[in-house]
Amino acid sequence: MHNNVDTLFANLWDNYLSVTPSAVKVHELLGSTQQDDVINDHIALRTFNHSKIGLEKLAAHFLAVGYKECGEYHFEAKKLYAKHFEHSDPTKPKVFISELLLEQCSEQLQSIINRMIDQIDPSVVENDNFLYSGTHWQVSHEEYKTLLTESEYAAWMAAWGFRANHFTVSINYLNNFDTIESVNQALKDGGFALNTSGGEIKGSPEVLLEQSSTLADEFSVKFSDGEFAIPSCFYEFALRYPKADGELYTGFVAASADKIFESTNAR
Ligand code: OOG
Ligand code: NI
Repeated sequence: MHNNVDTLFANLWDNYLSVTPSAVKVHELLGSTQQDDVINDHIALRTFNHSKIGLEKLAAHFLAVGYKECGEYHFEAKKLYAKHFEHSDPTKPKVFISELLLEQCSEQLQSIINRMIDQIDPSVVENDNFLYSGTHWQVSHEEYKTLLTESEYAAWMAAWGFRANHFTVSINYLNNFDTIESVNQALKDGGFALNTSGGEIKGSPEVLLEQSSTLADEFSVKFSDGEFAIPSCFYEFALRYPKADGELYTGFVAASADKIFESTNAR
């Protein structure tokens, strides 16, 4: 049986929670005072622009459950390219998928990553569980550290593989919070460290989207040369503003996204 959209997100969520224990506490802080469930604005996944596992291979799983491609984004300094996808039901999370442009990276990075990708059985990419299947390769902590010096993104992918790297609370659907400032304050009062790259709040009402995020949890990974705790996944918060036609803006803001990527950097 194929995943439907709700099963797909339930599986992505369970897999995310398994390495992001703080997400439960975020729900308690923000959602416990309301009757309805917390609505997620979007999730994000990462990959490499290799033909076996590129952005389009991940996107196919969402297109199959009713998503449409809606926008593209370039991140020159980080050597990333991204697209976002939307479902006709606005309460279904939007999806942001990015890929690292390998040909722009060093020979050393490419050789580590290509050796990992060679270990993937091509048939698994089409399996229903691929988007939350984690790593399909052996990688050492030494290689992880080498990758870190060039690309935090590449290092994170090498350690964590295919999974949602964050879920995003839609502040628009929260009953007890109207501003991103009040959400951030509740998080800080609850002991969370926020990503301050580019300021605690990324974006503005003028660009129709305000975002903030926690710093990723630290979680243990079994590398081929031992077990080490490294940044796993984080939670984001988004408040969307209406366009001239009165409908909420549904896109992303590249300058803000550029900073959100850094939520998985080492503290
Ligand atoms: C995605 C970063 C961008 C947003 O909401 O702008 C993003 C990532 O960290 O993989 O999520
Ligand atoms: Ni995001």
